[in-house]
Amino acid sequence: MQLSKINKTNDIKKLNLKEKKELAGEIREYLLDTISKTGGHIASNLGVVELTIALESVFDPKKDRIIWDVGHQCYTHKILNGRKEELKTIRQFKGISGFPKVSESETDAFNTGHSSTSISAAAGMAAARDLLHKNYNVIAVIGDGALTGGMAMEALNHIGSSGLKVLVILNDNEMSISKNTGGINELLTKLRVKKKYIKSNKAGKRIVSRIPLIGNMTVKMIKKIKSTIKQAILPGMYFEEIGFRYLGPVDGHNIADMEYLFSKAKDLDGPTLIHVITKKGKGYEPAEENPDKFHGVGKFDVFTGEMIGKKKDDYSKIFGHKLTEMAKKNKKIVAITAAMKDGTGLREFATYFPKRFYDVGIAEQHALTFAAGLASQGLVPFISIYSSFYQRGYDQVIHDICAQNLPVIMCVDRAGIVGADGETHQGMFDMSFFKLVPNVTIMVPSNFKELESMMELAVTLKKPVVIRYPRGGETSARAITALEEGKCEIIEEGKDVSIISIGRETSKAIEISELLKQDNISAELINVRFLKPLDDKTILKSIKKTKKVVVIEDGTIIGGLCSSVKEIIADNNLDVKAKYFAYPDQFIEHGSVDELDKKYKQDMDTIYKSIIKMTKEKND
Ligand SMILES: Cc1ncc(C[n+]2csc(CCOP(=O)(O)OP(=O)(O)O)c2C)c(N)n1
Repeated sequence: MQLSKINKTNDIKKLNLKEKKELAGEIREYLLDTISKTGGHIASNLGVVELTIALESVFDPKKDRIIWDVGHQCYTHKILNGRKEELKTIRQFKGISGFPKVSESETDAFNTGHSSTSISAAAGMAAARDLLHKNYNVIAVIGDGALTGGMAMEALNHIGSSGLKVLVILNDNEMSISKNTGGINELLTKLRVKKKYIKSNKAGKRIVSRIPLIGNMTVKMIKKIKSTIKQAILPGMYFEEIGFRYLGPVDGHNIADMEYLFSKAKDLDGPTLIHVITKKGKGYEPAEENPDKFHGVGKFDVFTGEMIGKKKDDYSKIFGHKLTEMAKKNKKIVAITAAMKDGTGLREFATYFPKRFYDVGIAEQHALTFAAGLASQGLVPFISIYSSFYQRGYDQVIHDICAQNLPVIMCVDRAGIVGADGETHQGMFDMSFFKLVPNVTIMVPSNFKELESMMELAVTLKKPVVIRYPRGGETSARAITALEEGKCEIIEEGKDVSIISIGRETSKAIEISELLKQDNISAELINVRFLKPLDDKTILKSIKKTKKVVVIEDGTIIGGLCSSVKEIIADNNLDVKAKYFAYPDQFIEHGSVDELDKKYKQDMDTIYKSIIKMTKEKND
């Protein structure tokens, strides 16, 4: 067993090539065995086993800085760097993160989770290294999907002209989560089909061995090398033109070839990009055949490749289906995703209306301004982006959509706690940051039916609209009353306490009010529905009546619903008792909704007890 020899950083360097090949097989088995029980990004990780082994055989993850873009493919890196056993806890509450975390290990050079940041971070690290006269390598490992993100292009542009010594390893598996799209992908396809892989022997060796070591390098020589490689391997290269030395493509499952190229690159000055070709899901047939299905998975049966647990309807699916139905009647409806066709539930729409569906790549900023352009010409764009990825497009929301009052319907999927993806993916901030933008109407459904009604209403408003909903299924399937813009819903009238809730938290409020009835406490239940414009009047009237208020929201405590209710109380000089239940002003780690609700005192039991205490205080 080679895996038993891998206990700490750089143990990999003690193995010979044959042992490393054996290790790759053992790591794949270990990944399948472990991740099938925890869930995780299995296909991407199976694809980079040899790449990680080769990379960390040549470079030193303690001294050199290796940045994994998105970071979802870092499991072999974690195994090679002292976290083999901890992998069994990955993405679980209190377990290790599914992404690189500086706080977890000094070998995790930079926290990632959101796409296309690695090259910028690498540029910064390389510039710091040079200014501080230090000596180490900086490497960004980026997928062809992540390369479609604007930041990656901005960083390539900067590094190309700066001359910084940065190594970019392009892990090209032709896949984003779904099939990769766009012009850059077409460029890579042209390079791939040349199939003249660099080899550590024969012709490849001849070509690469012409690259001299840094000490000998003169501008003339570099030019000569560039043109040699260009002519011999890849004519007319985009990367070369913008200032990178391009090497490759190299077979990303051939450890020897990669080690050979990586060690040559180590000795080169300036920006270098190595194009590595890998297979997503490598070595596991179900994942090789359906890499999109195996991109991010829950528990699965390794033998059959079947997912464990029945998939119930979720908000994304309801959204996608409803949009397809609406689009059948309204020819102006179009749908946009930034590389998340499946995650956002838009597959059905894409199948029905391929010409009215746009997957723009991992390009949230572009996607939003693209939607603004569509709306400016009379179409009705629905754009669906995960809450945490909207953070990327905030200026586009403000400057391109809302300031021009364009009727873009911005659907915010994965709002609130998302679970295992953790800190980088929690949808904590969207209510706060959308709320402060003028012109926008923000709706938050408390169940599937309300989501559908909100989608219908959104089209009629002819202005920027946000509809935010959580990951997963509905928690209350109750019938709903008709919607009116800016009006909340009083689910039940009461006299002792006002419970003001939004979105999925409304089902908690309903259950709590049932419990309170047994204690003879009558709660007035307000389902906010519209975070903006907020129905101040109804809320104020209720608070004045009960003199006690509880607010429940599944976002950060700053700037969302709690803040709005605090303002109502302050502006009206109300002398009332109030309790606020929201997530604290900090980054929230991974864990299930229940686990995190409990930890952050947002669970039903805590809220119920606090209402009992509050109402007792009055009686004392
Ligand atoms: C800003 C942002 N948008 C969307 C995502 C969701 N996402 C995670 S991985 C991924 C695909 C990445 O493709 P690639 O870089 O080629 O890596 P692969 O999984 O194919 O190895 C996407 C879209 C993200 N992490 N960050």
